[in-house]
Amino acid sequence: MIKFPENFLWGAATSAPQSEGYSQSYGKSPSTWDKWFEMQPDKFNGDQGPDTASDTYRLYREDIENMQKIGLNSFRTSIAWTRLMPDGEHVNQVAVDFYRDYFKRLREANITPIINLFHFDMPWWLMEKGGWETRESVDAYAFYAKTAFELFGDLIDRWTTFNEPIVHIECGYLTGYHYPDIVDFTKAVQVGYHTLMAHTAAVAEFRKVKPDGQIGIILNITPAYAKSAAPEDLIAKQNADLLLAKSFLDPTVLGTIPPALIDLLAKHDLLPVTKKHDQQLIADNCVDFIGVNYYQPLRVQAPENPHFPAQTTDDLYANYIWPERKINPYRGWEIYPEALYDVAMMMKNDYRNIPWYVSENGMGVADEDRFMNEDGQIQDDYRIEFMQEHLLQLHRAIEAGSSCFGYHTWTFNDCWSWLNGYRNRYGFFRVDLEHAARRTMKKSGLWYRELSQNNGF
Ligand code: BGP
Repeated sequence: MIKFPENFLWGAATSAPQSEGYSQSYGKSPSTWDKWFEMQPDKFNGDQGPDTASDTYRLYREDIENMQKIGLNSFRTSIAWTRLMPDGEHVNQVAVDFYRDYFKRLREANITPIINLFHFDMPWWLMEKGGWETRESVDAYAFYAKTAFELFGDLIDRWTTFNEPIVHIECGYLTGYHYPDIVDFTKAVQVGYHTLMAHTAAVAEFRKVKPDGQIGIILNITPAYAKSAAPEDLIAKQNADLLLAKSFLDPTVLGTIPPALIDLLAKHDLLPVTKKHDQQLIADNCVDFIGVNYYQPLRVQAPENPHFPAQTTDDLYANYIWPERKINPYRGWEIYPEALYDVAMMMKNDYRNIPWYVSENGMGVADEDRFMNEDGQIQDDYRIEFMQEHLLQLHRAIEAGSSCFGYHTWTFNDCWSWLNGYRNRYGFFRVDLEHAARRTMKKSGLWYRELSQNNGF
């Protein structure tokens, strides 16, 4: 029997824009997702926009009962900035009532809420002013964060500032999966820097408003695995690690931007515009914990014909397909649980053994209804196997001294996912979009309850 530490968090994660629905009702203003969907609906799988999210705004009471049925003792979601502060200045009381009731009920059900402030959902009013490209966005975000801490600080002890900042930077400014869908490395770096400063400013506000609480950030991390030990491949690995992992891990956990990252950016004429006291602010505002989202490893090799200076990350490292990989046939992503062990040991050895938790891990499946039995239950044994394999590696790392305090799967209910709509299902509960978002537990839900009850398997 594999046993996890006492008080281990067994949870699931989602986000406001992917679960709430009612994306322009009850006083909520549009985010970039709402506007992008209005402008280019055909970019979105199945014409499914943010309004088709799984209806938590209406069904959260039932959802909390369902969380109890599968043994969750913690749960992560986010606050939608555009719901709480539709114009960035004034608070929407309807949203305050909704979130307070939601968080209170979670606590009453003995489910610890971990609340995140930004999950790719940039307010449209701020995007029109340049979004994260402008330094003003840092102040706007800090004001929002402070307001949220004041409004909900009595109910929420653990907060996170951002989910996967690298994703909104890369997808928005280099690869075209998020608005504004442009390719501009200089802007991408500036957007990244402002995101980091917004995070830092929010941590500074948090220390004033809630000195007894804990604050962290959620990062998608794997160490990069190089194709070979050839020097060019190792440089590619180093570049990928600097840009994708250390760019946020080092400043948020250690209080410094890695000198090697600064050198790399300088060499390619990509250094962002900064302010005089930024470095001190970063040093003074380290996090209490880290959330790690892990799905698949990052395998890299040297790019074939790189531009100099680099125009995108493709000029600094190229993706590599490992021939021996095991893949999830229903989503196409590589399955490599060992990377979770490597991340865990990296947290221990390189990041002062900071407390951390797995904030997302899960298996996406397209057309999942093909696995439904005659009783209408999805038989998702592949998902159980996926989680078990990852938990074995996590357990091994905990035994070796890594300070992991919990495991959250992605996700609780099947949910809407950006340009992919509902293509990839990840939930413990199937959501039936044809029947008022009715929820039905999958086989993995029962398994998770046992796991949580036994604190192991
Ligand atoms: C993570 C995001 C989630 C979710 C998940 C699954 O990176 O934090 O918001 O979308 O990925 O991704 P997908 O739905 O594309 O399979």
